[in-house]
Amino acid sequence: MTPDTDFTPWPEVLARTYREAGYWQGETFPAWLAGLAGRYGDRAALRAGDLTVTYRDLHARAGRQAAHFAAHGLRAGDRVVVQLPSVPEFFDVLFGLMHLGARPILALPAHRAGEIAFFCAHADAAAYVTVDRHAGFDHRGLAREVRAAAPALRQVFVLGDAQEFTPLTPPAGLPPVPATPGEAGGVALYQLSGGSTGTPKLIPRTHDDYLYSVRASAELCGLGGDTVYLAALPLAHNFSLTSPGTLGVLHAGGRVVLAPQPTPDVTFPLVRHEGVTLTALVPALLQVWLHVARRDASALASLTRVQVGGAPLSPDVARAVPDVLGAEVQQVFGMAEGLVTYVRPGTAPALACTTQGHPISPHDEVRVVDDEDRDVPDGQPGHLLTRGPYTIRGYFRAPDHNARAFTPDGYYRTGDIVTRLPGGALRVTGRHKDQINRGGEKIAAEEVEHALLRHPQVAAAALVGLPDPWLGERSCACVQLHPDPAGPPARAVARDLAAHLRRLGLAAFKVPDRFLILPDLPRTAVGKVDKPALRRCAQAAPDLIPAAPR
Ligand code: OOB
Repeated sequence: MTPDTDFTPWPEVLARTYREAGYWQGETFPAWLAGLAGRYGDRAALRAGDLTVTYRDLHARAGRQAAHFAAHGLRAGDRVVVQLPSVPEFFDVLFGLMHLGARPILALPAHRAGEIAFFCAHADAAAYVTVDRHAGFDHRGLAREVRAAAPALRQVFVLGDAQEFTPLTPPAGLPPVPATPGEAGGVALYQLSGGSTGTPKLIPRTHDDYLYSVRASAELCGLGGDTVYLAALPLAHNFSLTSPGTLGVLHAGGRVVLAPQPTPDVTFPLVRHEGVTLTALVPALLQVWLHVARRDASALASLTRVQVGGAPLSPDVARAVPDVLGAEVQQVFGMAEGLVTYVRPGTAPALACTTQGHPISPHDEVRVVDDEDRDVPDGQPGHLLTRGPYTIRGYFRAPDHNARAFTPDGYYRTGDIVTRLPGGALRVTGRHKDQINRGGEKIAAEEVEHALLRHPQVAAAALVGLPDPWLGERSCACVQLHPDPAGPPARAVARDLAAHLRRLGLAAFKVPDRFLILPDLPRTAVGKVDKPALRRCAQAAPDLIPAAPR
């Protein structure tokens, strides 16, 4: 029996509503994939370099990958941490695990030993799936550290040169196994929360709710067999996976093109060569695309729409998209916990560039409230609370956090400050949660602060975001040291602190961009660190110390 801290179900009365409305169709991912293979057969589903994977192949490859996993002891119900770059095997593993009834935990390529070991231990993961090397980093070394820290881990599968680990690729000729029957109301996979607390949270998504968001996203974005989608962002992220992302494109019978890197030197030739019609970018990446396309956009002729989300998009940048890229801009605001809003295609530019659109579902319930959870009128900013047919009711094994992150009647406290305009469109105007959004990559301040405090010289630490023209925000660690008149100079301390965070296995994007060493940190009347004051102080400080090169 699953302990109830693993998964918080929707109340039965709402579950029935979602089924009756046709949102939850009782279909599992393996059944969905088999359906796609039947419907679209020999059409190209994936393109990666010279490789074409048809819909029929995609299904067969999942069955073979499942057979390989089963031969190495994986079973239905096992949780498996998956960390792969943008390679076709990502889909073999995702669908292969689900074929077996096992549950992928979707880590990002940027995660390091600290995060991966935590996911493995917290989820009692049976296996970790990774790649030999990626972006100059040896993931087998990471796997060794993880195995030492998570003894329950039974298997490590490595794509490429596996060394002492199990090769990820099934042996030639291995026949597919039939799919393990599963419950559509059960957990299909785990997404990861950007979070604002000391440890990242796991987000259980069911077959019913996740597939609903995929189908509905594909439909409202008007995807079809002629959609050619460039997957430029990490495949595991909810935006590029389901909003409508690669899964939405597969649902519609379109073609997914995998970009090994998101930058124009790689992506522009791919757009030209593959006839890409649609892609999804974070604002920081969009700015790089615009910068390059201002000189030469001739490769982008096939592009009809660019989706932008994950972080605030400046209206001026949004307005430049049609002229410079020759494509419509579509803002997407969403979260791995569920709720996704889209500016509907065809919306007038004045609104399309300044709002983040409407929720997917007529049954998405959105409240905008003040600090006491009282509704505020339309047009005024407030905290965004939401519940609905694809928004979770609780994180995995986090009862204390759940009590704070959800209202008693099941609304998720998003931590975002929004304004609802007359007509229902949402505009994201700020953030209440203690998080830094570094070009779409989310950093929970508390996680970095806890890690800094583990350094023997650190007496107090606070991480704040500073405005940045490219990334939106950069992080600055404000640190108070234990008194030591003979201590090293600030610059050496900063270098040491950055090295300390890397040694703890923190992803590089979480290592502060800047350090500010202060004699003490400003406090509020109740003794908490006064972050607004610190932010002002850091912005005014002439002597922020950059971290060593990443
Ligand atoms: C997406 O998901 P997450 O889980 O990485 O991050 C969610 C948070 C939101 O709560 C909000 O703070 C921020 O990212 N955010 C935006 C935004 N889209 C996300 N802030 C301002 N404007 C936007 N358009 O980031 C995500 C998931 C699915 C679809 C799109 C994005």
